[in-house]
Amino acid sequence: MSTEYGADQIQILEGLEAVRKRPGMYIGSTSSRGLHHLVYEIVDNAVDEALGGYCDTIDVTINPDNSITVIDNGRGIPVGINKKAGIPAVEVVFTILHAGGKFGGGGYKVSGGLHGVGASVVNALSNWLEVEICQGGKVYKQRYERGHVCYPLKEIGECPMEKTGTKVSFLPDDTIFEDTVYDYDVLKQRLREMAFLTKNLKIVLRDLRPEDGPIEKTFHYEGGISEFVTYLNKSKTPLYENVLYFEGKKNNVYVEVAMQHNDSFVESAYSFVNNINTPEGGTHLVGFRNALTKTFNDYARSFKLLKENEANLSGDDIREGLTAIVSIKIEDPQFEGQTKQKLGNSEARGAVDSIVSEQLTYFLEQNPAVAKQICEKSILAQRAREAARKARDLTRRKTALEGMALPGKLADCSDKDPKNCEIFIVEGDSAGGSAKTARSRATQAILPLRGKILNVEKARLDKIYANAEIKAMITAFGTGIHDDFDISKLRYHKIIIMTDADVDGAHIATLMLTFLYRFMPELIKQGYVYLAKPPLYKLEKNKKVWYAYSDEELAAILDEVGRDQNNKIQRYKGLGEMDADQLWDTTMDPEKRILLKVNMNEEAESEIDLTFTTLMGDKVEPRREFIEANAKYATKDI
Ligand code: TTJ
Repeated sequence: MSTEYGADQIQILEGLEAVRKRPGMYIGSTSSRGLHHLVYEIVDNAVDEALGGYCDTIDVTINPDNSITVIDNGRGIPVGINKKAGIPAVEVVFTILHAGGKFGGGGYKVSGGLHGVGASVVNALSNWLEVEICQGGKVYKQRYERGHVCYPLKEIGECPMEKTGTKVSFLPDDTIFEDTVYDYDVLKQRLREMAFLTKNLKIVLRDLRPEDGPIEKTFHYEGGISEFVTYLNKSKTPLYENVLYFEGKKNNVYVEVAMQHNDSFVESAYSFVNNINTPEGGTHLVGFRNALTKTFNDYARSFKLLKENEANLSGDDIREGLTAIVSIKIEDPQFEGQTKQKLGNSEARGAVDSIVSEQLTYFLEQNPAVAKQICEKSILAQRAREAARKARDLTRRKTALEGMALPGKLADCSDKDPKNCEIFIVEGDSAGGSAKTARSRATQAILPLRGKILNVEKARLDKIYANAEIKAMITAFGTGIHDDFDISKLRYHKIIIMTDADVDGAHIATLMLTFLYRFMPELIKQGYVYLAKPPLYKLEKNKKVWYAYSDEELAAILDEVGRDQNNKIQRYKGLGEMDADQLWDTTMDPEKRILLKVNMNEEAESEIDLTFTTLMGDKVEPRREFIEANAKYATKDI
């Protein structure tokens, strides 16, 4: 190490040691989530360069050893000496905490969100990190190990004068991260989102790990967030052809909005600040909603679609079946709320409101047919909502009077401590009967449901609240719903969906999950929802019995016991074919059963949403594929 590095370096290392001591403070966690966050931190820097208009391609590679390489064709991180620090700017970027945003001058930094801590944090948390820069006809390189400089920035070769860019490779530190294996799908989802949010930016993701050859995927959307909306509406039926797109800059806030209604009844609005998802919304989303409500009511009034004596359309009415992306870029984003995911800047509200109001008014005047379609759908929604309110008031009053009458079909458990209790939602009365006989009465409750449950993606609220199966579940769970939802009143800490192990059963399970996801998402988020896994086969031989939960398992058992005529193999077509003892042994006994816990990937909520709507929406083909891949959203819990 040269002497020039001495004094400065000591102070610098103190900064990075702090990161290694408390990694969670800088990247949220050291779980798989934090591991993936490292990639986003590095990619964000390249995206900043793209937002400035200096870079159009970013290449991300998962190497065979789970190290990551990110390459851009931007200007290259400056290699000149930084006056204040007395070392090359690139070294400042990688070794001084919070140095990330100090360069570039002007423009927005995408890395302004929850963590957005920059390249030095990634460096501190990596076994090694190497940076190579092409600039001015030369190639420069520096290597670090756990944040320590290995040698001063050096010239390692030449490149064509016009070729510029930055390449960063790093291997996450296995003494810090619980898990150091990258998930291709997780990176894929986030990088796709990044590409949608940055018009014209090409992002290539490559995975060099698979033994049967590399996988590669390119994300490049000329239409930006308009294409994002088309993508989200892919499996639904749009109400009209246009994707509405509004764009502008006000109060130093750059605003982009894309939206299109479909014929469903749910709203899917996703908001972003500096390319970071804000699942809890904030001022930008409030501005968007205000503008929609005001503009559509003004339009409906002035074109007499709403009569004088009729009430205004509510925001919910107008947003029924709306898919929208609100994406803003702002210089100094302030995040509020418990999880710091809610935008607080008040100038964002005004900016989005005025840009959307102005451009939407213009659009509606230019496209009266579309305007009329949206207004008519909203008016229908308004009527349905009124009917639903009446139905809900009725159930509310009823439960108050009767003291939370539990549904008649429910065979409740005797233990009253929710922690010990589980409820099996069982498809069909006959399986329900076996389950009631089989169960352990103290802690297991059974709620049989008849036939297919209502698809809540395709029904209006009034119909949903009137549905007997849905009412039974709501009262059995005890939590209430919507504004009344209170998770502390949950009566069972395991809600177990038990359906046949066939395609119909999977479909019913998905309908159930859709209902829970749309109406009580907290139950899924907090890990209370499970899928039971009944066996597919029973093998009897010489008075002994085996159960197999997959074809592979059956084959393995047969390998062991031998394939001969003494084998009696039964393929279970449904839960109803099992007697109570068998059902207990294979599927309900907490000691032996397999339960799959249902998870929700919060990082990519738009993806989960797509999964559910693909499944429940009108177009049918993707459904089978989803059912087959369903297990992906569930993890084994034994
Ligand atoms: C800063 O201002 C002068 C011209 O270059 C600007 C800059 O830093 N550009 C830049 C940084 N391009 N790409 C990066 C970058 C790329 C990766 C993959 C990782 C990091 C930390 C920075």
